Amino acid sequence: MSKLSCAIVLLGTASASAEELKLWYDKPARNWSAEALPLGNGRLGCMVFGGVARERIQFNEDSLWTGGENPTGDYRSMGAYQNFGDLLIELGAQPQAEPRGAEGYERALSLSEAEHRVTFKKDGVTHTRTAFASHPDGVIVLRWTADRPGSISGLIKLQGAHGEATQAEGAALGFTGTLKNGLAYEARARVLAKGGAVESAGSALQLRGCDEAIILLAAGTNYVMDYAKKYQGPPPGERLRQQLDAAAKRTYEDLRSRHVADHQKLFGRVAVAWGETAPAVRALPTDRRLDAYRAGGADPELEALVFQMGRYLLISCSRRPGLPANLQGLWNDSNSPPWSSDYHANINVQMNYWLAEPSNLAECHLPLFDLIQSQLEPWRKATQADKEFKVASGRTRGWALRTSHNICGGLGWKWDKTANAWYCLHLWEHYAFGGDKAYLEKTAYPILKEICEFWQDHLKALPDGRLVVPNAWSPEHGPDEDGVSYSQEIVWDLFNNYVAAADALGVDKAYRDQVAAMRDKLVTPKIGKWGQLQEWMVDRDDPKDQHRHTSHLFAVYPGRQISVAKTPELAKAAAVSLAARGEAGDSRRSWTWPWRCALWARLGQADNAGRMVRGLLTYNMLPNLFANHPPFQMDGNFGITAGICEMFLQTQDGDIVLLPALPKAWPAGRVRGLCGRGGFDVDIAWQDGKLTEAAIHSRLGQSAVRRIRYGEKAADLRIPAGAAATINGDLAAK
Ligand code: FUC
Repeated sequence: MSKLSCAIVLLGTASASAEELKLWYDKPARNWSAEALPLGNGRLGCMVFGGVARERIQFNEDSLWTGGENPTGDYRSMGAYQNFGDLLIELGAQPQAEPRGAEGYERALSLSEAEHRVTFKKDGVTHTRTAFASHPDGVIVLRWTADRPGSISGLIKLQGAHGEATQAEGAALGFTGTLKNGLAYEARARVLAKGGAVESAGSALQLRGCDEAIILLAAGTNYVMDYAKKYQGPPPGERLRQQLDAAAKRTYEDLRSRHVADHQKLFGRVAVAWGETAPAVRALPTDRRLDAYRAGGADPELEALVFQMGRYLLISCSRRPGLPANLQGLWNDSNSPPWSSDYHANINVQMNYWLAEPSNLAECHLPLFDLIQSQLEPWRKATQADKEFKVASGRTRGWALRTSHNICGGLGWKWDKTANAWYCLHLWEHYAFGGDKAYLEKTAYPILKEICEFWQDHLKALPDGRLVVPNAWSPEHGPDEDGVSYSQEIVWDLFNNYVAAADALGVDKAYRDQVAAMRDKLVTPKIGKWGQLQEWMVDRDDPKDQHRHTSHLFAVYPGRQISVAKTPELAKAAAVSLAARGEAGDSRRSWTWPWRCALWARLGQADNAGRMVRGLLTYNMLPNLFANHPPFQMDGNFGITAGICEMFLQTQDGDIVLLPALPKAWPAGRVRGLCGRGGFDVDIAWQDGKLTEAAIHSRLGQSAVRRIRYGEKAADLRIPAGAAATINGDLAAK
């Protein structure tokens, strides 16, 4: 085995170890959004504070939403994602200032095992408290142990966030409620103690002198992803009871090993490393490491941790069956959260999913498609009802989106007309990466076609025959008018992907040709008077304007209409526009850095891309590594992982481009398991800023020839079915 394959193999074990991939702190969290640590099973999640005298586990379930169909489209009546409640464990009558009296305190979140762990020594007894949110068993599991029997005592409370009355019964706690929209919900906790006693104490439970306590927490609603049922099904109580009964029959070790195996199946697919952090810095708690980084220090392992944090968070909040990641993933401690913690369709929800395919988490993309499918009918209804979308034939086909939406068919705020086509890009990319034709045929293709029909009905012909999207907005910038570049580029992308989808399936030849003809008539982005890529048809871009949105650069990323290789002049203009927009725009935001990172990566400007990674960590990252809009907003976490993927691997043009944007700050490293379109997993290693080896695995069970590019070099490589083709830095097969 060569030195490098050895390095790639080693990366699989070394970098994925719990040792390295953890966040840790030497005191409990006080602040929910900045310090507490997130767990989630895709649907049910919590934020853990790690208190010694008072532990707070604030929890959420992703379907607890107010609001409904919202026919007016008024943002104020769209509803909001809700807090579910708190599980509190209090030791002693007066919780002390934390962590007074505890020695060797540490709380940690292992990204590799998806487990929270608190350890400390108090009065000569070592306490260990673990927590995880299990996808296979559907519940949150907490275990408190101590190295001296009888050391665990405390009052356990379960508090709803809407003033519910909690009932204690035996060793269980529970509350139920119904929101104004009829959504029924319930939370139940069950305590399994060894030694000592568990007694009810009013609406709480008292643990007395136990050797060990396990608490199982289940919560849910009667939400169903089905418009015909008005999005509500049977009350959740029976389901929760069954989950708790089944989990209570398993040993803790069994619950834990099922959870870790499930998590690692996804998380363990990718390993990354691009440098070693100095041991003295590595030894610091994560918050102080971030401070050192902000002060200008180097910490490549912290950057890699942030990369993996994006993947960890997506696994934790976007699994089937369940809802997709909202503005806060699924973690929310408020009943009126910022922007309702909704689905914002003019950049944010899309950015949440940019990492799903390239960072090898394709399954986590599926909840987005499930939500889209479940909303089609009310979205069609809302679109048909709006005079904006009336058509001469009288029958409006398809649907459009406003800037925001909820989970019950409700849209809110201004129409973001081409968001429908942007959602189609996600549906297409899942096929482009994974190659699943049955999915393409049944799920993606009908929606792509419907949105092509929508745009066929709504595009406006200019006197010269060219087509424009009428009266639309470049988010959230400038006037509403015809032919803004953002809209033109997204519709181009839709038509282009539709043509590819029809070709892949070999269907609808006549319509495919019609769509291809419409694509070729669309007004395309122009180069304006200062060499910029115009944001509007009118050449009015102001070189001093540093608006945070980079909507007119959609064609560079996430689109593929503009590229350095195929449209170099337009790519140059895009770089001029991007540079003028400033490092983070008019305001540094969670999501501005990642979009700029991915754009610079696509434009081949590696050091600029690297600076965006540094910028996010420096200005918009909280001590718990949550991206900060401010306030906390998770798009930045997901987006930066996606942006970094673009720095290492690009496949949007059909070729496999290795290390297209490797910054000088990352001279040596290796990545394993990144995904490319066409069903490839790619491992890459480099030294002294130069490719040394890459391995390309075909997942689709058929051998393929692909053009590999690295810098100025290019070679055609045969990739055997089910095996890897390995090449050296000169792209020669090994
Ligand atoms: C978009 C952005 C804001 C914010 C909001 C949730 O409207 O312009 O910065 O991220 O979404």
